[in-house]
Amino acid sequence: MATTDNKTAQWNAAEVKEEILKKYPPKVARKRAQQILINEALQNDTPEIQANVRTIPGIITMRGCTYAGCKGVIMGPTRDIVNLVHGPIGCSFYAWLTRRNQTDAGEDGENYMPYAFSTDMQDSDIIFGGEKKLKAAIQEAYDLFHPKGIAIFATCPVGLIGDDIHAVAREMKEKFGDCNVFAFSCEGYKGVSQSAGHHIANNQVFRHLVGLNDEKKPGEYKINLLGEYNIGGDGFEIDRVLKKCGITNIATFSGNSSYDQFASAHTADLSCVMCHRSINYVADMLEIKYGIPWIKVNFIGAEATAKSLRKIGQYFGDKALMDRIEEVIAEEMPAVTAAIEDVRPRTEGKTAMLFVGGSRAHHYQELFSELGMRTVAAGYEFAHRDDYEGRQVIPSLKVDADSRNIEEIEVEADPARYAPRKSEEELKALKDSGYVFKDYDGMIPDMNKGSLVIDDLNQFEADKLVEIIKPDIFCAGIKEKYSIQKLGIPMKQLHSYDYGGPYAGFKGAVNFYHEIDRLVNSKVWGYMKAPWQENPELSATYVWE
Ligand code: CFM
Repeated sequence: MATTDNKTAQWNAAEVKEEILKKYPPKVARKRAQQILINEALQNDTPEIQANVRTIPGIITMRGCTYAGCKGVIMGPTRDIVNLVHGPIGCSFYAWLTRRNQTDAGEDGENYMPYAFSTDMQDSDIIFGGEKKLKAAIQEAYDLFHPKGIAIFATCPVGLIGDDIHAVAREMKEKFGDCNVFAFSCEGYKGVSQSAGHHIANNQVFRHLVGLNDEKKPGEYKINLLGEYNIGGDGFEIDRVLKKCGITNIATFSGNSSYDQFASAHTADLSCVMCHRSINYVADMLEIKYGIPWIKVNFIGAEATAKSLRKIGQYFGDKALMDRIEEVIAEEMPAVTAAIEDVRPRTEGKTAMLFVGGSRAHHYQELFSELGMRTVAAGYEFAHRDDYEGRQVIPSLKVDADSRNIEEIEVEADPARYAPRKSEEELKALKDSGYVFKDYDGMIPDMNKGSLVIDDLNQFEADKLVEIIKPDIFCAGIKEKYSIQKLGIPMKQLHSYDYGGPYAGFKGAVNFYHEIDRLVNSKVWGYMKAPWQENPELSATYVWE
C-alpha cells in the first residue's frame, strides 16, 4: 500500500483509481481504466498503458491540437523563417508568443518571432476559397522581409474547404527562386493531440530543409540536439555547457534555431535526443539517410546532465574530450551540491505530481529526486506507449485510423551524403562496453512501485487526485494552475516555467531547487481559509435546514 509519510492523507492507489472511475458512465470508466495505471512490478514487465487515443468528448482534457504541435511547438522557435498561418485571425493571435521559447536574434539579427503572420480568413474566403489570399500574403511577407524561408500552416477551415496550400507553396517558391516556401497540413483536428502536429512538422522540415547546406562547419565533436525547445532559456544553458566542453552543436531542433541549422543538420556526427516524444522519428531518419547514430540524453537534472555529457564523450571516444567533460562537471557541481545541501532538509520526503506534455513528466522526476522528493503520480498529455513503457513496445503499437492519418516518410540512404560515422568494429566495441544507442526506457520503469501513471489527465481527475492524495506540489500547465491553487496546493507550471527558468543543465538545476523550496515551504497555503471560515463570528442557518 502506498501511503504518504508526511501528511494526514492516507491513500491507496487502487482506491484512488476506483474513486476516480466511480464518477464516469460505465463505457467511459472502462476506457479510462486502461489509461490509469498503478505501477506494479509485474515480474519485471512494465505494465501496459493505453495512450495516444482520442479523448472522450465531454471530458475537459489538458491536451492541445495538431496545429499547436506543428506551428507552436516545432516551428514556433525558428527565428528566421516566416511562419504564416492560413486561417482565421484567432488561430494566430492566441498562438502569438505564448510558448516561452527564447531566441537570440544572432549576428544577422533576422528574427520574425515577434510578428504574427496570418491570412486573416473571412466568410468570403471560406465560401470562395482562400488560395488567392494566401498567395497575396506570401508575396507580402516576401516583399517586406525577403526571408530565407516561408512556412505556411493550415488551420481547421483550410482542410474543410480544401485549399491546396502545397501547390501554392510550390508555385511561390518557384516564382521567388531565392526563398524556400513550404506548407504543413496541420489542421487542428488532424490527430488526437499535438503529437500529430509534431510529426507533420518534422516530416516537412526533414523533406524541405535538412541536407540543403553541405558546407563543412568548424568543430571537432559535432552533435545535433533533437527535441530541445529553449523554454525559459534551457537551450542557452545547455549550449553554454556544451561549448565549455568543446562540443559543437550544429542544429537544435528547434529551440533558438535558424534555417541554416536545419539545412546543416546532416553534417553532425551524433544526434542527441532530449524530448523523445516530439522527435524520435527524425533521429531515425537522420541515421538512415545520412548515417548519424543517435542516443537518448537528458539535461534536466544535474546528475542527468553529467551523465549525458559523459555519454557524448564516450561516443567520440577521445581522451581530451572526456577529460574536458570531467573538468567541466567538477567545476559545475560544487554550486549544485551547495544548493542541494541548503534546500534538501526542507524538501526531503515531500511529494510531487507531474502532468505535462510528452516528456517533462519523466525528466523532471530527476530534479525532484535530487531534492529528496517523491513523485507519487505522473502522466503525459499526449505521449505514446513507448514514452511510458520504453521503445521495445514500438513494434506492437496498434495503427489506428488516427495514426494512419499522419504520414510516415520512407527514407533511404542518400547516395551522395550517407556516411557511417563509426566503423562496424567501433560500434560493436561501444555496444559491448554497455553503450546504448537509439533506445529509451520510458517513464514507468523509473517510477516507484505503487505510484499512479495516468494518461491524458483531465480536470476532474486532477482535482480528485489533489483532494485525496494532497501532494506537496502539483506540476502541469496554465489551464490547471489556478484550479489547483484554489485547492490549497502549490502549483508549478512545467510548460512555461511560470516566467522562470532555465531549469536545464547545472545552473538550471540550482534555479529549480530554490523555486521548489520556496513553493513547497511557503506559508501562504496554510491561509487558504478566510478567518471567518475558520472562526465564524456570526453563524446562521437557512429556514429549511
Ligand atoms: Fe517535448 Fe516540449 Fe514536452 Fe512537447 Fe509541449 Fe513543451 Fe511539454 Mo508544453 S516538445 S513533449 S508539445 S518536452 S510545449 S517544450 S512543455 S507540452 S512536456
